[in-house]
Amino acid sequence: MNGRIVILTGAGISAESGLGTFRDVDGLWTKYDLNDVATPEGFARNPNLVMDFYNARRANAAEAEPNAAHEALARLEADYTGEILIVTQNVDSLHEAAGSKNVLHMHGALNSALCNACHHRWPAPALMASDDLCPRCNAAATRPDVVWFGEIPYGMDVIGEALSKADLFVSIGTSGEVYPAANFVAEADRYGAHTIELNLEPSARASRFAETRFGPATQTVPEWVN
Ligand code: BV8
Repeated sequence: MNGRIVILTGAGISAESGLGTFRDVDGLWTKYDLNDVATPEGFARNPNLVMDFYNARRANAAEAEPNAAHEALARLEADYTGEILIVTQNVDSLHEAAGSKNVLHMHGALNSALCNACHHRWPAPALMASDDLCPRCNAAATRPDVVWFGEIPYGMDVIGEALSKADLFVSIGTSGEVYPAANFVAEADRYGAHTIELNLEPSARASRFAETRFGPATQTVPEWVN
């Protein structure tokens, strides 16, 4: 394997670490209305509900361990230093815990807090409250540092640049239901990259991939990496 590789990951890569996905049978969006907990409007309506939602996920994530799929990607990066970019939609830190270094959290991260007033970021406490004071401007305007629906994902310029130079685009554990991430395969393909989907089952974008392999990530990812 050679050349530049862009790897997109979603909740499915962390499923076998015990973290919930969103759209599977018992997924998060079957328990919560995403409009209440993953939009700025929902946060404005009921900040405590949103803080409870993210505090619970942060507690879950703190107990989770990286699995064989995260570890295989960390090995790949060690073998191809400088050639791998992981773009994750996940807000957990399991890629970093497995040893991956070049990780871009396009939907933000549970371990980061953001000030709605001055946009300062700081490491999130285990339990975050919306009236926590910003360490920089002292405003009581704290929010989770995650990208909600209707907000612009982080790093879109870096991602666009990486897709334009990619020789290989691999999508792991995502339903392909959320944009702009769901469009990365078409962008990579347009630039001539080979495209592979590794997922438990065909995603909404499966037909757009040159190659698809189905099964649990702890099997398909190490098989692909080795
Ligand atoms: C934006 C917050 C403008 C963090 C999340 C109409 C058409 C098209 C688009 C839109 C539209 N109306 C609105 C939009 C835009 C909207 C959107 O896409 N809506 C969808 C619902 C239609 N998108 C946005 O608003 C985005 N912003 O567009 O801004 C813009 C864009 C670019 C440039 C300038 C301006 C913002 C989207 C981010 C929203 N935030 N979450 C958090 O709480 O975590 S989204 C949420 O879904 C998560 O972030 C998650 O990462 C994301 C994707 O979910 P998946 O990771 O794919 O998880 P899912 O459960 O869906 O699937 C799991 C998969 O794993 C399944 O396929 C399953 O089979 C598989 N699996 C399960 N177990 C395993 C497995 N695979 C392998 N092994 C296993 N063991």
